[in-house]
Amino acid sequence: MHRRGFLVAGLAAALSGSRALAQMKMDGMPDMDMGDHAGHDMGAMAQAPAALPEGETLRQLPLLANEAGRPGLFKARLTAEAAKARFVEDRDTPILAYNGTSPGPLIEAYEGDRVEITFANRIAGEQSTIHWHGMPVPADQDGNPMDPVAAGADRVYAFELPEGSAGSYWYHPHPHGRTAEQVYRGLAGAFVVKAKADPVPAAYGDTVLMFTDLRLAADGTMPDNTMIDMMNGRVGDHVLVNGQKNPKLALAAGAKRRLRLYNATNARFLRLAFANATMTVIGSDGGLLEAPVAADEILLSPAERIELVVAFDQPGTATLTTLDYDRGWMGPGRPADAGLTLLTVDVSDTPAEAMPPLPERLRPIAPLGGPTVNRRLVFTETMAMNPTGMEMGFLINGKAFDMGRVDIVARAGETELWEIVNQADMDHPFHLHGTQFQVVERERGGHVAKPPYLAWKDTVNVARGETVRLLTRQERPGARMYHCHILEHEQLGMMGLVDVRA
Ligand SMILES: [Cu+2]
Repeated sequence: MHRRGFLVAGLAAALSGSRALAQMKMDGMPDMDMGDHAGHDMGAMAQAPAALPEGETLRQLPLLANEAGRPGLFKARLTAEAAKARFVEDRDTPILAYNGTSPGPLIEAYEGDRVEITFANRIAGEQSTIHWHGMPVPADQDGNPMDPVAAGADRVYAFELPEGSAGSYWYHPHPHGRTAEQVYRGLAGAFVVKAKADPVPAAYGDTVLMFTDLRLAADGTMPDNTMIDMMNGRVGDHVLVNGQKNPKLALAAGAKRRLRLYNATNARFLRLAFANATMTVIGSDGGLLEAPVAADEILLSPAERIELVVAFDQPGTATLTTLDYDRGWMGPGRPADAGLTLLTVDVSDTPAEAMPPLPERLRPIAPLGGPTVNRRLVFTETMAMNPTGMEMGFLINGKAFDMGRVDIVARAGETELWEIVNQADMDHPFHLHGTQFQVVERERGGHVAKPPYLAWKDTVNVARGETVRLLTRQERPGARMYHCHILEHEQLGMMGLVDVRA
């Protein structure tokens, strides 16, 4: 309590005198203003957020074409480079894009496929990588910060998609110190691995809804991160779906749709509900659940995905909207989380053709049992004033990330119990590379709860004051990252390295 009070008081004092702000320094960060997310900040910086058009027809993400001439191989090229987007009339916004689009092209491949993707880094003056978020790829193919691709260089990422790996993955940059900015400027795309035998009826379709977060200045540019962004993670002014604000979808009454929801924002927590439609959860980050689970609302923390079947049984308007979620906000300018309409579905009176029912069983999930090792990872935030300014620390087990340091040595093929303890004042979504894990327990305020269903996850929110226990097993050797997926926190050091040995 004391520390939190100190922080807010310190911020308030800093905000009252803009000159003092220039003295606030943080390691490895350029000069920045102290503005809050919505632009209610000092003097000349103040700008109202730009208004974006709404109600356009929902765009499908463009598919990345497979250039391989034979079955079983997915071969393509992804180029990261500067591009321009038109979010508002008559103004171009400079962005970063994969193959000219943001979100990047949708990659669809099948279990059993080999994937060979040539990454061309054409971002001027910046190294980058592609991290295959959630996917079981070898460590040296996973776009770690230790394996940068220099500006102007190409490299091939190659891996196999094992049987049973069907799921809703994504790809994004992971270079040292620049991940947050490259992602909020536009670099992220969905990678869907399809099952050879899929129990979900094809009549439901299969639609990716990728949520990103946009902040746009009046001149159409994306402002740099402020100190408030670095502390809380960047939360923009607009949540976009496949690059559009509140797009529209037209369906017939009785339609059922399979929707894959992706939180590809840097730091926005999305607590979501559908009005006038019924949600059923069928999958998590790493693919289908064992059985469908009805849900009135869902919480998607940054980097999480969820697979839904949504039934649109009532003619009229069905909207996907946000609910309030308090994830712990430091300083002024807490964004309004509730009441945003992300998607509007017009459901006509005309009945849809009869939809086949969702099966009662989707697939078996074998519980990971019998951990040989227990580990404890404690997340903390520290804050200190010193003569040169305010210093913030985002730490795991008291340490900030160091690329040259191995934090954990693990054995390939062994199940481990990881206890993620959040002793900080904000929620931190925990992400582990290279594998999918199973949450077994959550504890908060002395209350222990089992998760409502068994699921494969690669990202899990750990609320402030909460402990999450999970079982994990890395099948392959190599260096793997684990970190908070508020990307600004990852950049400030809330990341560690597990060296998996054969
Ligand atoms: Cu965090």
